[in-house]
Amino acid sequence: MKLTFSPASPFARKVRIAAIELGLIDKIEFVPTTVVPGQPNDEYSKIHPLKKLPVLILDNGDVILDSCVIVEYLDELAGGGKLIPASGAARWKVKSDHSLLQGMLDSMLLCRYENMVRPEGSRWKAWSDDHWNRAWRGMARFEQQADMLSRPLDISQIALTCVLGYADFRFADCGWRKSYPRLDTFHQKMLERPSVKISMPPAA
Ligand SMILES: N[C@@H](CCC(=O)N[C@@H](CS)C(=O)NCC(=O)O)C(=O)O
Repeated sequence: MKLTFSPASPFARKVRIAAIELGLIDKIEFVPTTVVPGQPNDEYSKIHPLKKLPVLILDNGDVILDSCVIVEYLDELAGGGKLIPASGAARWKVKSDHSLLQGMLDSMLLCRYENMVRPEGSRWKAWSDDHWNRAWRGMARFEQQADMLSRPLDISQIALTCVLGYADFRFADCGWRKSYPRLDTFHQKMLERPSVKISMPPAA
């Protein structure tokens, strides 16, 4: 299998951590990929019309889109129910948390594009503040969910780690550790895992 990958992408990082934790990392070849908002990439658009990474390309040429779906695929490949509970209330809780975290990452990425990539004169501050606020309130939600921070490893914990790592990477001054001390403790604990440590985003 091949994975389109950038070390700066929190979505690709999530898949990488999941693959390591599931024992599948050796089955995946990482294909360095660059997608830049505002710039066409006709070759890559043939693989993913939305021009987003990561994408998992199976050995038979089939393509699996979206980090959430890729992680579900890998989880099933590893036997199922490993990072995403197979059934019951726990399944829907983890999937719902994962969905919220996915939205937080989407909002953080939009903030990055708006504040750091879009030309200065045409930035819309109220819009990016609104998106930042969504991510920030999401962090507040997880700060209050002590159960999530202590249960066995699942995909929502991996996604939360990627959210916090992305905050450090692109929004270093946002002060999440001071505002959310339990998330800080959680993050430090997650950093003890080699999968989390090795996948830290590069220096910004
Ligand atoms: N829902 C997608 C989001 C992926 C995503 O937004 N990836 C970013 C890189 S971190 C991207 O490809 N951005 C390029 C663009 O939107 O133009 C997933 O979970 O895989």
